[in-house]
Amino acid sequence: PAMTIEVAAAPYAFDLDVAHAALLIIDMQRDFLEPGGFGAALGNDVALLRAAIAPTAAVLAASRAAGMLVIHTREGHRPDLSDLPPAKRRRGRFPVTIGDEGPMGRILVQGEPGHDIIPDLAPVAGEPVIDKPGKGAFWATSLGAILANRAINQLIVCGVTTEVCVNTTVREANDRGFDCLVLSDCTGSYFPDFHTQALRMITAQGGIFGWVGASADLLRALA
Ligand code: TIU
Repeated sequence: PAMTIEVAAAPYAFDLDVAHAALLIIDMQRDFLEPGGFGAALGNDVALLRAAIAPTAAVLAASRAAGMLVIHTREGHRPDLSDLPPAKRRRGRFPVTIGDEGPMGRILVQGEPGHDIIPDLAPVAGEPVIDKPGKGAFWATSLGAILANRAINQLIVCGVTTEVCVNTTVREANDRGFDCLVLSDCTGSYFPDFHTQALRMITAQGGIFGWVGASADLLRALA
């Protein structure tokens, strides 16, 4: 039987099996969290996401100390934009969009400064970084294969934004058989009400998509 640690969560406690769990940090990129990137180009106040940085850094440190697999994702596209659906580029009709030049380089383009993960949460050697062209981390990536190869069946999920890439990834993970614990204070949205409702959507109906907990409860369990 697996050795599990109980983590306080909603709608009920999450039984964490560290050996078969991964910390998944979604899209904590300069393009979403710093001025001048994609988030700002969409008209958003990036300050709203930055509250998630400190709690995520604490969870990252504790997960590394516990020997848990850590995986990072980045949303972005090839420099020639060949993996960017024209529909995704057109959507929103903003003056500046994916692939255009911004203050941190071309927006959401691989290899550009804005595409990189913020320094506070920089990956270290041995931590897979998944580059994803979509909102979900499983679509068109090797995430599923990496998790299968490590016999991972639980995901602790952090990142941005709660209702877009976090929610999409949690839904994808559910259909692939993963148990997901989303950390409320390690996620964030440009729309505070979306954040609240996106988390409610996960735990409603007995945990239809999984669990929501707080970083303090995970840290307590891992201590
Ligand atoms: N990572 C992610 O959520 N991508 C987005 O485009 N999110 C928005 O909220 N726009």
